[in-house]
Amino acid sequence: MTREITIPTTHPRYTSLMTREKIVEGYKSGLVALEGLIAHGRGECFDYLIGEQSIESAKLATEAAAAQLLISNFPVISVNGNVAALCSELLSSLYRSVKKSMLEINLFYYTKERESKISNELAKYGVSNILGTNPKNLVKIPELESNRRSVDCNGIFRADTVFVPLEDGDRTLALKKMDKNVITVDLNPLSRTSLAADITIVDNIIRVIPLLIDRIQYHEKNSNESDLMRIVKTHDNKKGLKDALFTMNKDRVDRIT
Ligand code: PTJ
Repeated sequence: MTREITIPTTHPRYTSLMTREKIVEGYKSGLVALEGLIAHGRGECFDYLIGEQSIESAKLATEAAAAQLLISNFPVISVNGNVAALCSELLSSLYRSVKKSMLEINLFYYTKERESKISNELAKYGVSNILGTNPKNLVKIPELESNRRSVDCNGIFRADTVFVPLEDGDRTLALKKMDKNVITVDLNPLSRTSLAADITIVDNIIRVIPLLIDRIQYHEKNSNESDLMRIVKTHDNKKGLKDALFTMNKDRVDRIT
């Protein structure tokens, strides 16, 4: 049965509802795992609490992420089903903005079919050299049980910085044990990933990537290596998480008058 959905552009939560449709479409076309719909719903809940906009602490974290990506020797951007469905085109622009970067498909609920679909989706936007899809190049992250333990020996395994949006906690901890710089995007400031990463952007991935590209382009023109190092060194992840939680609580309480 097909249904027609009309969401008026004047609806106060238009963007959120359209994004929900994008995830549903992504599920129908085989990019997103069924569990990805639940993960998205959890994200929506936190997004509601931050007012569906980029809060100050997220902007600061995005600034630090831009600096970290620019000073890295080999940054790898990890792509899962939700991220591919929501922002493949934006990811291809991010990949092009960070000169030495690579994209790697890394799935929690792995199927070969979904991996191929995600790869084709990225290819639509001109990304042809995608890591993580050649079984011969896969190696295991030590001490990790989930499917995500398989990573590309030419990608995440040898990266100095890994950008892992919407990630699960076990792998973030494992990546930290491997001494990687970990950047994540997670709307839940209390997730194990948020707590373990070096830089956590508590914001919706659909808003983060355009802002991140903007900050990368800005710093490329206006900042030198020591400026970028200073931004990364002075970034306080735990403070950012506390600020995000504070915003979620205080701003919402103030709304009920
Ligand atoms: O495609 P796969 O198989 O790799 O699976 C991807 C999901 C996302 C299903 C998988 O990684 C998963 O189960 O993730 P978790 O453990 O549910 O964590 C996802 C986190 O991302 C949660 O803390 C959500 O609040 C958050 N989140 C969900 N949607 C967004 C988000 N954060 C930022 N932007 C979003 N749009």
